[in-house]
Amino acid sequence: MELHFQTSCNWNMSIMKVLCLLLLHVALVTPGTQICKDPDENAYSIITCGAPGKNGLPGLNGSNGAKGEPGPPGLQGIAGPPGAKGDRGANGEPGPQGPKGERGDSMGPAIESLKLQITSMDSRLRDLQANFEKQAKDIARIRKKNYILNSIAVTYDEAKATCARNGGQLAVPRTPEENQAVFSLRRTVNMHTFLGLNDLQYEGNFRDQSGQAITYFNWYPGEPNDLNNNEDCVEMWDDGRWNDENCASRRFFICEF
Ligand SMILES: [Ca+2]
Ligand SMILES: [Ca+2]
Repeated sequence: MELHFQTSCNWNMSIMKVLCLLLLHVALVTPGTQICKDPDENAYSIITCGAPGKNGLPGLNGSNGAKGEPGPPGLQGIAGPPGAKGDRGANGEPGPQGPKGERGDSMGPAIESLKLQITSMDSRLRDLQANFEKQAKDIARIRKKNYILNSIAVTYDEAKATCARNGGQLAVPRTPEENQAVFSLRRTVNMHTFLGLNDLQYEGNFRDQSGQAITYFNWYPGEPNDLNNNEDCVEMWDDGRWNDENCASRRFFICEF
């Protein structure tokens, strides 16, 4: 708590001024007080000083000051890295119609015709290839066939069994080349030789020993005549041509392996 005491004197003389101050000092100034002179009035004040007061609360913020003048232009900055790619823009309006094109050529039908020809040629090529492969197999089969002449006169059944017993069969020439190969043995002996054909199952329909049809024949003119209705086996004569013969006749025979 702070107390203020003030007294005043009307000072007309210096001595009186000093005395007055002295009296005031003795009479009124006590510990905790001090004498102060009011600069505006010709008087002194006696102030009793109490304990120091506590700091007050912070004052409110003042209002914004006036806007300052613009500063000088700054230094030019360094160019930064390129920015990310922007989104694709919307499609534009369709452009004007272009001029009419030139008339096309007439190659379309020609190309189709060529395609058909190529297809036909491809089919023929496949046929030729298949035919070539078949002939190659025939040639390989001829080269692989081995023929053996048996100079023992036996019946057809005995000849057939002898060939089978040795891992082969009675020879069946299926091409002129094979017939020539068999004939090259036949002509070395003076005896007709049995071949591996017969019409035992169907008269006049000669097949091989397994019943398979045959496409190559080399009959002697007038044969097969099935003489006396009893000729169902086949033999090779001395010129390489064939004759139907009685199966019970005894002949040399040729096996193929
Ligand atoms: Ca017959
Ligand atoms: Ca005959």
